[in-house]
This record gives sequence, C-alpha cells and structure tokens, in this order.
Amino acid sequence: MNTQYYIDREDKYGAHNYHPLPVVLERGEGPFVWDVDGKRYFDFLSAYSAVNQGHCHPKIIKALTEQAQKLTLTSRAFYNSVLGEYEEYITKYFKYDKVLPMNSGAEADETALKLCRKWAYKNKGITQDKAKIICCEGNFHGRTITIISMSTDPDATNDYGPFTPGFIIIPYNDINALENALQDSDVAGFLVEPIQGEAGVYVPDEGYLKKSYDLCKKHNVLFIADEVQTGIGRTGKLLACDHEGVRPDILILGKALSGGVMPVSAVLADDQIMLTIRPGEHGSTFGGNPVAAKVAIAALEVIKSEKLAENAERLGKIFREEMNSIKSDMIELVRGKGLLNAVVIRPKGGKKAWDVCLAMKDKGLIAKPTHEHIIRFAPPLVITEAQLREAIILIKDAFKQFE
Ligand code: IF1
Repeated sequence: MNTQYYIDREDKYGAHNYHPLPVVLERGEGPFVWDVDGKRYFDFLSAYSAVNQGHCHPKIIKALTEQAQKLTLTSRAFYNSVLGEYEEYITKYFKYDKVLPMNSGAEADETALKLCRKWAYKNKGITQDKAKIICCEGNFHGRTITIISMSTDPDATNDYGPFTPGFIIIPYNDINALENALQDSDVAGFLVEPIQGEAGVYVPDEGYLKKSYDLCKKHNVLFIADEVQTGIGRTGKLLACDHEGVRPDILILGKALSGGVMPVSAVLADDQIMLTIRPGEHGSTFGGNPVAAKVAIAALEVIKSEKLAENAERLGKIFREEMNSIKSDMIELVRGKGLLNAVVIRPKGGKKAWDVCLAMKDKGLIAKPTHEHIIRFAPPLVITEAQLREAIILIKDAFKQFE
C-alpha cells in the first residue's frame, strides 16, 4: 500500500483537525523516522519536542514493556508499588516537595490553574471566585475550553465560546505590562512559557523570566512555568527557567517526560501550594499509572546519563550559526535556544514555509511550519554533531531550490 492509500484512508475515517505534511511514517529510531516506502528522514519536529530522547529509546521501551507485563493500571483508589518510587525520583530530580501526576500537557496546565486558584483562596485569602491569572498573548497551553479561554489565536478559539473567565492577557516579553497587571490584588498567578513554542519559538529578552519572577514574589503571586515544550533538556538546560536561575512556584511538564512513548505529564510544587488540594478534589484515571511511572523514570534517567541538555546547548549554537550563514532571501530571521529553533520565512514568488518543508521532505528531512511563515527545527536531542551537519546540508540544498 503506498503513501496515498494511507493518506486517503485517514481522510475518509479520521477527523480533519490536522493538515499533515504528505509523508506516512512507519518506524522511528533515534533522530530518524522511515516512511512506508522505506525512505529515511531526519525528524526535525520530534513530535513537538516529545521525542527528545530519540524515537523508541531502548531504555524507555524496556521500562515500558517490563512494567506493562506486570501491572498497567490500579487507579489511585489503591496504592501500588511503583507510584511512590516515581514521585520520590521526580521530586528529587527537579527539587520540589511534591508532584501531582497527570497525562497530557493540557491536563497538567489545567491542574496548575486549579492549584493556583486553590492557593489563592486558601492561602492568599482572595475572595471566592475572584482569583485572576495573568497569561501572555501568543500563548499555547493546550486545547481545552478553559485553556483556549487564555488564547489570542482565532484558530484556537473561533466558535468555541463561551469561555472561562478569570484571565488577564498581557503582551509577552513586556515587564511593564506585567507590573501593571500585578496591581490588581485579585491576581493569584502568572502562567508563562519560558519560550513561546507555538508562537514561533519566541525567545524573550535576557532577564525577562527573572524580572517576572521577582515581580510576582513582590506581589505574592505564583510564578507558573509551562515547560511542557521547553523542558527536559530541549533548550540546552534541564529547564528553560534554568537559563535565568528561576525556580517556578508551579512547574508544568509533559511531552518528553515520557520520551514520546505515551502521555505522561506532571505538576511540581512545594507543600504550601500542593497541599491546598485535598483527597477527592482533583484526579485522573490514568494519572501516575505504573507504566507511566516507570517510563518517566527511564526518560528522565536518559536525559542525565546521555547529557542531552548539554548536547542541545552545544549543537544548537552550531545549528543557528549554520542557518544564519545561508544566503537566501527567504530567510528573514533565525532564533532559538538549545535545539528549539525556528527560521522565519519571507515568502518568495508565491513560495512559502510549506513549500520549503516539502522541499526538505524530498531531501530527507521533515519539519512543519507554524503560523504559515515560521519553520520550527527541533530534532531529538540525541542527534550527533555529524548527523546535525548532514541534516544542515539537506536544509541548505532545499533553500537552494528557491534561488
Ligand atoms: C496540537 C502547538 C506545540 C505545549 C505547551 C501545553 C501543551 C503544549 C507549551 C499541551 C502542546 C502541542 C499540541 C499539538 C501541537 C503542539 C504545539 F503547535 F499546538 F502549540 F508544540 F507548539 N503547553 N503542544 O506546546 O500539551 O495536551 O498536547 O499534551 O495541539 O496541535 P498536550
């Protein structure tokens, strides 16, 4: 069965909520994926930074398969022998008192919003139902109704109203705007991506995170970092907040927390925040299940043992340098941190970012545009320098086609 057969079948039986690049993938290993015709590609999306450890990492797959043959799910109605091991491991790994395990990134963001509101009423003393949470224009925190209530992207919000109240939206990377919003005594938290991924790898000014954190502390407001995409080594440090020495009051993780093997997310916080949620006040059927617990331990071990954050830091610098050296009037701007990078494309002769991605696909590298004119480049962090340089040649060849 050829590529078109697979595409037509998905089109016939699947919801049309995506417009994928016309490639049908069948196998993945490390930084590579293969399509149904056996053609190899460099994966430069990494499932939106969920596959930082590389496709089908043997240690993570081993953890998955071993636990899956013992006990997959107990629900939280009962204790099990694995959850505590994971909770101890991840809280010591990120240095927080406690973790609340969830599944998707959106669920973790929703959990963080609920935690922040609980803390607002029980600890800060904000009047019931009056708590507000500041968020940023261009944000992406997931696809639930409450989360899109914070969104400024019409594609994310059109025809989905009515929306959840209690959010103040300010410009990203604007300290004055944050200071002004913090004058409102009903503000309980500031939810922010250390780098805005979906917005097109929007890296804020140096010091933005630290100044934001300090302002939040001054106003007794929780600094909540959504590191679902920027965390777990992607930007060259374990967390993107580590670049500025900021320790979020609430830390949100997802995606690569499982190495792309299954949905695993987590919210970390210290006791005075985490213990505002009492038994029966929040939960999830699969949250913290034994398989997810073992997979997440293995995924986090790999990040450290293979020094993947350090690799991302070093290779990211090479990548941006090489992208900036390309002489192409379609390249407007290159930006990023670690191995989370993006190239802003200037359309030329009717050709746009999508056409560049199709050309790269033909050369053996897959990436996808975000917001029409931006191509995100985010390979698995296990990529070697030699492989990166091979991939860069393919990217350069693709741009040459448009000269
Ligand atoms: C899609 C975007 C990226 C995220 C941050 C929470 C979540 C995400 C910072 C929610 C998820 C994914 C979702 C996926 C595409 C992808 C994405 F383009 F949508 F925005 F990566 F940039 N916080 N991002 O990036 O996590 O519930 O998906 O596990 O929805 O199209 P999730």
